Formats: sequence, C-alpha cells, structure tokens
Amino acid sequence: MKFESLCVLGLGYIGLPTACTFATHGVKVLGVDVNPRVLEVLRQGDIHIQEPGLRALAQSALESRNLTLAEQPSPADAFLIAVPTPAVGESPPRADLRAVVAAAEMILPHLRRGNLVVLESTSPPRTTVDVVAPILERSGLRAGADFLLAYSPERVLPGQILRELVENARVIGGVNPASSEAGRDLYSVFVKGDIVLSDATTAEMVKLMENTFRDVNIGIANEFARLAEHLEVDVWKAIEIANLHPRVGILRPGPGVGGHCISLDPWFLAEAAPGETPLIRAARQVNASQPAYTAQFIASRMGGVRGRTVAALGLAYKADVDDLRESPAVGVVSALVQAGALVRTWEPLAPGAHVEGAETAAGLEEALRGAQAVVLLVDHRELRELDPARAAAVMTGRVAVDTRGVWPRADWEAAGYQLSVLGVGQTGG
Ligand code: SAJ
Repeated sequence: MKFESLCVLGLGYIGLPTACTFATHGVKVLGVDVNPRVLEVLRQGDIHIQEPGLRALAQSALESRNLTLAEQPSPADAFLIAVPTPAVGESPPRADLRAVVAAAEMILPHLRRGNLVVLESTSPPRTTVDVVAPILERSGLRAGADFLLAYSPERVLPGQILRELVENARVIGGVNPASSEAGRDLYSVFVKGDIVLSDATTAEMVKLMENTFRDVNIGIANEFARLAEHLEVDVWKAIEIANLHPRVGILRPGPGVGGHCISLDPWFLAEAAPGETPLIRAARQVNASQPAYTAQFIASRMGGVRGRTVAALGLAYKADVDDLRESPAVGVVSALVQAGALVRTWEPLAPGAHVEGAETAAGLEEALRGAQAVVLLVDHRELRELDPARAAAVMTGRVAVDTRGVWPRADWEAAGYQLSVLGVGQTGG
C-alpha cells in the first residue's frame, strides 16, 4: 500500500520527530496538537522540546510544505496516534488513557474505508483492541476489514531520537495480518532497522517488557550497591568483573530511575495481573525508594546535613537531557531539604529548573560557592568533567559525593576532597 498523506496526532517527544521524519521522506503530513502553544512555537521556527537535531529537521519539514500544522485532524490515508499516556494515582499507579480516547474520537469523523490507524503511545496490553477499535468502529466501519488498525511502539532513546527512529528495529502489531502489513508499508518509508510483524497485544506487551526488563535490571544494580556499602565492597568494580561473564549484563546503580517511561511502564504491566507480578513491583519499589536512600547516604557521609550547605549538581532524569520528569535527582534534593540541608541546585541543561525548598543557582560557580559538600546527581558531560581544583577554589568544605560512579577518585583526593561514591563502602572498597 502507498500512503501519500498522514495525520499525526500529538506533537510531543515522539509525534514531532516522527511527523518531521515522514515529511522529510516525501509524505504529506498534517501535524495535530491540541495545545495551541506547541503549534505557535513550531510556526515561529522553534520547538517546544529539546532533542539534538530536531529543530533543524522541523524547520526543513515545514519549509518543504510537506509538514503542515492544525489543531484538528483532516481526512488522510493514515492516522498515527502519539499522545501521552501518563500514569495516575499512587497505589499502584494506573495508565491514564484519556488522551488516547480523545485522539481516537478526533479521528472518528474523518475515518474512511481503507485508512490505516496506528497507535504509538505506550499503553497497557489490549488497549488497541479493547479501547481504540471500539471507538473507531462507531463509524460503522470494522477494524481489520474496512479499515486497518495496528499498534507500533516507539522505542527511541531521548537524546538519540532522530537516529534511533530510523535505525532501530520496529515491531508492528496489527489487529489482523493485513493491518500489520499496511503498517510495514507505512514505516518502511524511513525505517532502516528490521520491521517485525506481530499482533497488536503482543506489540503492546513487547514495549512494556523492554522497559520493565531495564527497570528490574537497574533495581538489582541498586540493591547490589546497597549491599556493597554494607560489605565494604566497591560495587562498580564488582559489576565490571561480573559483566565479564558472557551471560551477565548488570546495569548501573544510581540515585533512582526517572524519565517518563521506565519509571512508569512497569505499572502498566502490573495492572494487567496484579497477583502475578511480584518481581516487577519489588523492582519498582527498590528504584522508587532509591532517591531517599541516596539522600541518607549523602547525609551519613557528611556526618549530618541539618543547616549545612550542599551544592547539588544536575536535576535532569539522566545525563545529557534537559527533561526533569520523574527525575530521581529532584527526589534526592527534596529529601535533603526535608532533612534540613541548605541545598543549592545547578542544572546546566535547564538553568531555570527549581526544586521547592532549594535555591536555584545562576551557574556552577555560584552553586559551589561556600558549600560544605558537592553532590553529583546527574552525569552530564560538563559535570562529569568538573575540575575538583575549580570546586575547591570556591567551596568551604571538602566533601564530594558521586552518585553516578564517574568522578575520578585520584583527582578529587589530590584536590583535598574526601570522595564518597554510591555503592562503595566507607573504606573505599
Ligand atoms: N539508569 C540507571 N542505570 C542504568 C541505566 C539507566 O540508573 O544503567 C536510569 C537513568 O539515569 C534514568 C532511567 O534509568 O533515570 C531511565 O533512563 P534510560 O536511559 O534507561 O531510559 P529512557 O527512559 O531514557 O528511555 C527508555 C529506553 N528503553 C530501553 O532502553 C529499554 C528507550 O529505548 C525507550 O524508547 C524509552 O524508554 C521509552 O520511550 O519508552
């Protein structure tokens, strides 16, 4: 099948790069977003999110006139839903599918015989068949027979979205084989990685399994870090050695797991069968408690934090992105504030970022000035490479805490610091 026109609903982290990539590969794309600010920013030649290369791609897509923007969909050969599916509630969080429902309802009046609809938003298994199909079938057309319907998750890594969009393998799960094949015809316009065909519910589960696998793996790394501190072992060295085993690949401990995906997606699996998912829940609990654990680690290595000044470096959920969603670094700062510390934060990729109760420094030097301790929360390149002598020149204390296992011990000790690393026993392992 050939798709000449495409309507992409949701111009966020996934929808915008996907819309632009289709447009720069010759497809006529209508980008739809219900937030007028998103469209306004794009029309001014800018973008509302940070992603390397995306501004230039959006500009060329718009200049080519293959990408146009609107608040409402129009008839098209194919529709792609890439709207947010946040988790709501606490015990346990559940998927909020309101935006998916709204997007499907927006497509409804424009749905024609032979159209393809693809859901890309991360969703609990069975969303495509149990939620999206019944809405679209209110048109009188039947999914799989009169129109084609598939689920195809995005699996791109923030920071590398444009490359991974093209190069990663993609799974396309149709409600019937014809839908999967139509999905392959659509995405093969730009996807260079393997395209694997499956059914809709398997494809939904694949996406959630990938992120859950990563969460569980990071959870065990965090638990190993806690153990290593008790055992006076250096967990980083231990993991390096264990990973020499051909069938072992332990991930990195840290202050917790953040971002919009890995910290939430496991709940979408757990909600499908609460009684059958104790491991998934346990890993979630370990990772969710890691910011508080990290704050305690910092406090114990400082000999208490009440009334003391801490420079907290990095607030993003991971290195080299500006995204603070579900960031464990924010959790660590909040816990330190609650424990009575005077925390000064500096996030080089989002300089205005503020955590309640903490002071937002105007720059790295200002964060460090007069501080008793410096804590690395995110391993952004410029923070990894912080020169300890430069820190020593403005700080009062000589305590450094590295929660990411990246600061070179010899350099920090040479500058007079007592360096504590998460996952390393008090004696330095
Ligand atoms: N983290 C660790 N230790 C590690 C790796 C990560 O503590 O060894 C932490 C990070 O600091 C961060 C969190 O985990 O707080 C998540 O970061 P990430 O780089 O693992 O993943 P995301 O959330 O940026 O992107 C993930 C990716 N999924 C997988 O790698 C299986 C990406 O491919 C997905 O497209 C994305 O989720 C998504 O949108 O679902």
